[in-house]
Amino acid sequence: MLRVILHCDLDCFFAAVEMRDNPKLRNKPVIIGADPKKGKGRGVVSTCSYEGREFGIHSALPISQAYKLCPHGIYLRPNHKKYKQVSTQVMEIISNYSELFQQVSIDEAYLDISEKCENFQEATQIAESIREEVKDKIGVTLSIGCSSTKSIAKIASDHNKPDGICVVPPEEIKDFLKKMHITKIPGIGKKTKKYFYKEGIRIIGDLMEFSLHQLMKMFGKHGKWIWKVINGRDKRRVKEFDEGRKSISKERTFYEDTKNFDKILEKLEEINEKIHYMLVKEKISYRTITLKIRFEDFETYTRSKSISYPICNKETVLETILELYKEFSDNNKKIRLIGIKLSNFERTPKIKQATLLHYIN
Ligand code: TTP
Ligand code: MG
Repeated sequence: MLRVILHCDLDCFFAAVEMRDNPKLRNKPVIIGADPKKGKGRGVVSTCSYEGREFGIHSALPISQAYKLCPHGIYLRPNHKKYKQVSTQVMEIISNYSELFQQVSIDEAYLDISEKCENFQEATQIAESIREEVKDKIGVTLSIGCSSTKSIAKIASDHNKPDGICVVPPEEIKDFLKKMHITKIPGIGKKTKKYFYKEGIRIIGDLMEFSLHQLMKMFGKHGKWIWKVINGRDKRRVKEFDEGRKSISKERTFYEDTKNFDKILEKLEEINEKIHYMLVKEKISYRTITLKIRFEDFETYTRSKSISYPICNKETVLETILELYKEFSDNNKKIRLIGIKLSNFERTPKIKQATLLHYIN
């Protein structure tokens, strides 16, 4: 069956909202983030307009450095409440195009439109309609990637930014990817690329030389993921959080086994953050928190704690996980993998329109 997935991502989102609401800011380097205090400020850039990016400014850059690169820029503090409202409006429009909708951050969402179109030409028209509707009704632009898998759709949405659409039918995936830098693959970042460089791999085309078996031998689980992405075999579904789901878990393997507590804590915080994004959105609480830990010799343990009432609180999860971790802290072996699982779900019932009307009547 033809699979058609869109990935929609708003362009320089926070900055775009500010430019929409104040025409004087348009076409200027607008930087959203901490107060630069004439170059002495602390904190980082949240985002900046595309004009600002020409000066080398980007998300997460220290605000003091941004100020050095562009002292005449317009620096604004973020207005999260407003961005949240705009995001909700945009997501409502996007989600009207298919029931298979999954928001993954404040400004991005996947949409499975397989049932809504016969081919990629029709898919392009749907993407075009979404782009126009968001621009006309909300006044901000977005970019859309369209392909047969989530990962290629995501790479594609970044390809013709801003205000662009990029369609990659399955037979064109290899050509589309082959000259791109390996960090375009979700999961390969600044920190991990050095492991690939060591093997002489810089562009995705270099990775295409290897079989699944070879990639797994070189990079383990990551190798398998990479093979799936570059061969258009990433089968992850849109709307992973369906009603029947009983638990959520995430785990990470360290590139090098470690005993360094800061590194372990950093991973746990990262996993915890990711898990909670969806749980908070879907209004799901849990009662059981589980730590998973695997040592360098592959010996694996899980330790759980259940609470008598459902919660959804990432601070409590981190505290509990660290408490469970204490049992292993004196272990001399290095850690290979660490993970968190939350289970025993309880969903806050959504008030159905029909029930509400019934009540009013
Ligand atoms: P992104 O979609 O990563 O960035 P963007 O929308 O600003 O730019 P692009 O056109 O490249 O998509 O993130 C969405 C918003 O999230 C962004 O406008 C501000 C916020 N954000 C931060 O506050 N800090 C960060 O480090 C990042 C990456 C984003
Ligand atoms: Mg964006």
